[in-house]
Order: sequence, then C-alpha cells, then structure tokens
Amino acid sequence: MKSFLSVQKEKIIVFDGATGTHLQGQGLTADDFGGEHLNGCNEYLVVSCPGAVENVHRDYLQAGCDVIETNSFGSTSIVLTEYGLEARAYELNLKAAQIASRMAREFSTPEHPRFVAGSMGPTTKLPSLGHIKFKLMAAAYKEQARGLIEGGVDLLCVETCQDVLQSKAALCGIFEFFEESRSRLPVIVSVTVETMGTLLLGTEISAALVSLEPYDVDVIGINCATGPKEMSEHVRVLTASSPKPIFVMPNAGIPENIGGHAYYSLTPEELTNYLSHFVHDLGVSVVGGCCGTTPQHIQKLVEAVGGLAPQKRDVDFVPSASSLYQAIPLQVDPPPVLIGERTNANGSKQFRDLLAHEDWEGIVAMGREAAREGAHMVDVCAAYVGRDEACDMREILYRFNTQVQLPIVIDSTEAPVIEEALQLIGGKAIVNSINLEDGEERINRVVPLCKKYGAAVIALTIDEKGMAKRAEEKLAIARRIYDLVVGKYKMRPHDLIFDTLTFTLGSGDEEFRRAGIETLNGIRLIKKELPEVKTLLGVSNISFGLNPQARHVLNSVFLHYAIEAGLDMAIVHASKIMPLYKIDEKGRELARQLIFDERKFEEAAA
Ligand code: THG
Repeated sequence: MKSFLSVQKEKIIVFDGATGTHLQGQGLTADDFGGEHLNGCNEYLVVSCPGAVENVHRDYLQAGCDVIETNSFGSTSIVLTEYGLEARAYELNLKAAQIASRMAREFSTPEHPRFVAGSMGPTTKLPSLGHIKFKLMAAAYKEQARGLIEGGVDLLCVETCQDVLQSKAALCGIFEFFEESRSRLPVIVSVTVETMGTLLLGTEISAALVSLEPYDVDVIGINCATGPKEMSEHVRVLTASSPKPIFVMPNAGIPENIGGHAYYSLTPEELTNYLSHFVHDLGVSVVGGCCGTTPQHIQKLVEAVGGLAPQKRDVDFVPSASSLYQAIPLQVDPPPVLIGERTNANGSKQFRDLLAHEDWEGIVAMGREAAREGAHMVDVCAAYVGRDEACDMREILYRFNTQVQLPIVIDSTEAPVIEEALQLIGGKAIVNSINLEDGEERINRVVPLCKKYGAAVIALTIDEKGMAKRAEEKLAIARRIYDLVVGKYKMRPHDLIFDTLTFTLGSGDEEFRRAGIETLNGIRLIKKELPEVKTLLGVSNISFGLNPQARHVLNSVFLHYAIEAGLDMAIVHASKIMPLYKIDEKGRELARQLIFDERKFEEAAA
C-alpha cells in the first residue's frame, strides 16, 4: 500500500468532516457517554460507545474521503483532567487510533487507499499566557502521539492551534517521541485564524508560518473558526510563501447562534466551490471540513477535487524571524535589519539597574522603546554576575513574548539558558551566539536546540585561537562553522547568520588599526563565498572607549560602509544611528579615515 506522503504528492487529499456535529446528530444519552459525569466527553466514546465513533468514520469513508481523523481531538491529559480521565490519556488515544485504523482498512483498496490522521487539538491552555509550562505541555502531546502511533495512525494532525507556542510544544513532544522510538510519521500542523484576522493571541498568519515552517513538518495549514470565504486572504499568504504543501479545513461558515445552538449555513455546494477555487487557483493540496461540515459536504468535495493532481505553486519564500505577532525578514530593503542593543545587562546601565531591582515592567518598557525607535528585532542579554541568568531570562522573555511586538534575539552563551528561552518564545527566535572558541562543543550543544525549537543562529568568527583578525581568517572560520551547522546538523543556510566581529578603533592600539577594514572585507568574502547566509555586526563594538558623540558618528559611518560591504543585520541603538547626510563633513571624514586606517587625521590633528 502506498504511503500517505507518496499519495499526497500525486493527488489532492480530501479529509473528513466534523466529528462533533455528527456525534450530536446520533442522539447519544448520558449512558452512551459512560454516565452523567462523563456526559459530553466525546473522547471517552471510544471506550463507552465505540459504535458511535465507527458511525462517524464509516459515513465519511462512504462519502469517499482519503483521510479520516481519530476521535482524539481533546485526548491529552491536559483536557481529560476536566473529567478526571487524565490517567487514561494513552489508552483513549490508542483506542481512538485502533477504531479509525480498523475502519480505514475496511474501506481501503489499492486504487483508493484510506489513511488515518491522529487528531491533536489545542487543549484548553495557552502557554503564552502562562496557563501551562511548555515542558508539561510537550510531555502531554508526546503521550498523545505515543497512543495514536501505537494504535496505528498513518500521520499526525496538530490542529486548531491558537497559540503558536502551543503548536511548538506539540511538535516538540511529537518529535521527541519520534526520536526515542526511532520512528517517523508525516505531520500536519494547522493554525486557526479567528474572524478578526489573526490567531487568538494576535498572531498574523505570516508570523505563524515563519515560526512553524522550520520544523520538520510535512504540511502546514489553517482550520476552524470561519468558513472558507473569510480564510481566502490567509490561504493566499500561505500558498504564496510556504515551501510546504498547504492544508485548508474550514467550517461550514462562521457559526451563527440560533436558539442556543451553533448553526453553520454553508451548503455542500458552497463549501466545495470555495475549496475548489483554493485547489485550482491557489495550489492548496489538502482539504477537508471542520465544524458544521457533514458527509454530504465531503461527498461533494470528493466529487469536485478528489483524484486531481495538485497545482504547481510559485513560492516566494522569504527567510525571516518572527515574534508572536509579526514576521520580519532577515534581509530588509533598505538594509540593514536593526536589532535593538539596549536590553542587555552588559550594554546598558539602565537595563542593569532595572534588572538589579527586578523591575520587569521597566525592562518591558525598554523592549517596547526599541520598537518605537525603529528597531526591527530586539537583542536580550541577562548575563549579569551574581544573578541567575536562566531565572532572569524567564522573567523577561515570558513578558517579551506577549508584550513586545519584535522578534527576539537571545543573547546568551549558556545552552540551558538558551533552551529555557526557546520554550518561552512563540515566534521564531534568533540565538546569539555560537563560535569555535572551545572547539565544536558549543555548537554541538546549541545547534540541536536551534533545530529543535525552529530558531535561526548567529555565529561569531572566533575559533580556538581566538577572535579572527584578518578577513581570510574570518572566512575560514565561517566555512568551518557552515560545514557543521549546515553540513552536519542540516540547518538551512539562510538560518545561519555570520558576525565578522570587530575590535574597537577607539583604543589607539597599533595592533587593531586595520580592525574595521578586516571586518568589512570579512563581510564581503563571506557574502561572496557563502551567498545564502546572512551577515550581522554588533556595530557599537567599533567605538568602545570613545566619547558618546564620537561613538554615534563612528558607529553610523561604520554601519554605512558595512552595508556597502553587504551587511544584512546590525545590533545597534537604533535612535543613535544617523544617516550620513546628517553628520557634518568633518566628522564623517574623520570617521572614514579612522575606519580605513588613513593616517592623515593625525597630521591634521598635529
Ligand atoms: N555581536 C553579537 N552580539 C553582541 C555583540 C556583537 N551582543 C552584545 C554586543 N556585541 C552588542 N550590544 C551592545 C550593547 C551596548 C553597547 C555596545 C554593544 C554599548 N553600550 C554603552 C557602553 O557600554 O558604553 C552603554 C550605554 C548605556 O549605558 O546606556 O556601547 O558584537 N553577535
């Protein structure tokens, strides 16, 4: 029998329709649910009344769908605890999978294989709002995945995601199970865009895509909340920018409240017309029905698109980072991506003082100020002698995740701190940084975390001999790191950002007179030799030791030349960067001579 993925490549896949509506229509009694205390717990029906669940599956299989979903939407221990059933999570998932698999086998033929998707709902908790810890949530999903997989599902469907951090927890749990069991099934991850046009917590669909796309999932999509019409623009965003196949499973319209019941008004023809349009014109390749859809809806859908080959899509994939709210490309026009430097215990006295007083709201205010000043992202460093960095990062990032609109750059060298941080951020973060100072050890610890949590990574051109001074050395280290990060760990090159680092030109030290030139040439060489990677600089390093006015001038002029050399991203104090025309001629020229080691200015000063 063909695998789900091989069929998925060849033809449009049609999922089943609503489970809840169908079960309701069967007129089940409290006894069917296993007693008054379990009345309404659909997930328990796999034990108390498996026939009702079989009825749902059979009707959809008869309607001709390719995939049925297990009756396990709420079968994580997190949800089941409401019925005192948390200890039976594994069993309920196992049974749900066994029932669906048996039904699918009954209907499967070599010409029309039927598959079972393990349904994994969003639970009732939002980790971004602190309802539950990431690790606990991941563990619950891992248990659900184990039950579903051991019960025989063909793929997993993480659906109806409202908080991207919840989907990340689900994927972490699932991929941990894959790793431990040395197994791998296809995975679909599907988010829910509310009528207001974002996910429940305010996430734009493009931001959700950026956060979830780095995971090793096979299909990405949207389901629930609205009908297909309201989804159109979001579907367009996904099909235009997702390298992965797109899944769309709308409700039969926006639910209307009629006499205290949810009523869904789209007819099978209406639902099918929209979905056919998505398939033919936008290149959606996996479709199905969510709330309010019936076997009649699915039958129409199968008649319209079943067996068709998926359309080719022109995908404009833009490597990006994201916050819980928005996506920001790793390359902007005009360059560079500005990363706020001030939320750093070593980079700002104000931040250090706020941290010492544990004034978290004050720290949030600094993060928001970075956004107001024009930063595209914000660098966060809580490494402060005598304090617990992991603890401080937790306090800060838990708040930044929901209260700061910008993607987060995690500035830490400690793997445990980085992992904690990654478990708090719903967006796609950037980890700052790795290097080869102690050989490959740090890379071996940090890069797997970046992969596991879908982050990009900044690599410094430092090796066992220290920080590279000459451009060619910077390139040589970059190549070595590239081979590890992209070659060994299989991260994508666009998620690797090289920082060619600079020593200060403010020390007057003879040894470092060429520091600026080498850094600029390093950027040029890396962009030329490794064209897919991004480049970054902590620009303010160039001017340590000078007075603040001189620093602003030198930083701004240096940034100008770095951009000319191909710089993509810069850690800066955004409001202190001046366009060249705003710097007086003399200051500009002095800075230029300092950067390019033209000793004229000494004569001039003499
Ligand atoms: N590359 C990468 N990450 C980095 C750096 C880099 N992270 C840290 C640093 N360098 C970039 N961040 C800063 C932050 C502040 C300053 C310089 C670099 C700075 N601050 C003023 C000072 O120290 O004089 C303080 C101003 C204040 O107190 O408000 O200069 O290179 N990947």
